[in-house]
Amino acid sequence: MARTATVERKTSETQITCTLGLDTGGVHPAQAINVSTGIGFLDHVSIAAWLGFFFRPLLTNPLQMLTALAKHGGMSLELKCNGDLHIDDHHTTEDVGLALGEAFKKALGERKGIKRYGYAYAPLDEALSRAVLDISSRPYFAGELPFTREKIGDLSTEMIPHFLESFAFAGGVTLHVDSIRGVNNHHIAESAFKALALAIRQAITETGSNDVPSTKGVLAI
Ligand SMILES: [Mn+2]
Repeated sequence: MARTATVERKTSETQITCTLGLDTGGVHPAQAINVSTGIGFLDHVSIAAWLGFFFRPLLTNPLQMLTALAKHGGMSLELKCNGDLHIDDHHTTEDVGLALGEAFKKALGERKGIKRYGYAYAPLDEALSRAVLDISSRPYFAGELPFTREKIGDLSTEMIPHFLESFAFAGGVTLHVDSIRGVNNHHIAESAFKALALAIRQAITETGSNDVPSTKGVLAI
């Protein structure tokens, strides 16, 4: 059975619909990724928006990182967010992390018959990142991502650990994401998300048993 979940999250700051498929099959016979965080031309038709449209491959924003996360995690993700970007990128990025975490938690269900632990390294040129994940129901995030720039494209670098923390807490997972080395901030960010994607894929892999991978006999809370 394909593991999928849909979450709707609406506040005065953001309106989000998120459908996450952990497996190929069921409603996702092939991997489908369609992410729109309201950044760039997707929100308003303006000069900046058009520039964002034409130069999109050069920008790093939540959209691009989420696409990488889903792609390398072997997941399907349909996510739409209309957020208060006229203020800044904070609520949009944080709330997308929360919605994604909620969808992840819901899609996992009882947390039976999965590997539970996942870890991965991902390089991008000079940058190397490591992600370690425990699908534990013990929400925690720790990480060292020493960015030297305030922004990468439309995204504030301080929002990257905030996004990861939001995902970990809403998803009920313990997550450590560290930059082992790296100079280029775009490379550091992208390798971190790719490492997370690979760690997720490993941790959610089904073992074929119906066992709860915990001596406590329960992982879902
Ligand atoms: Mn916040």
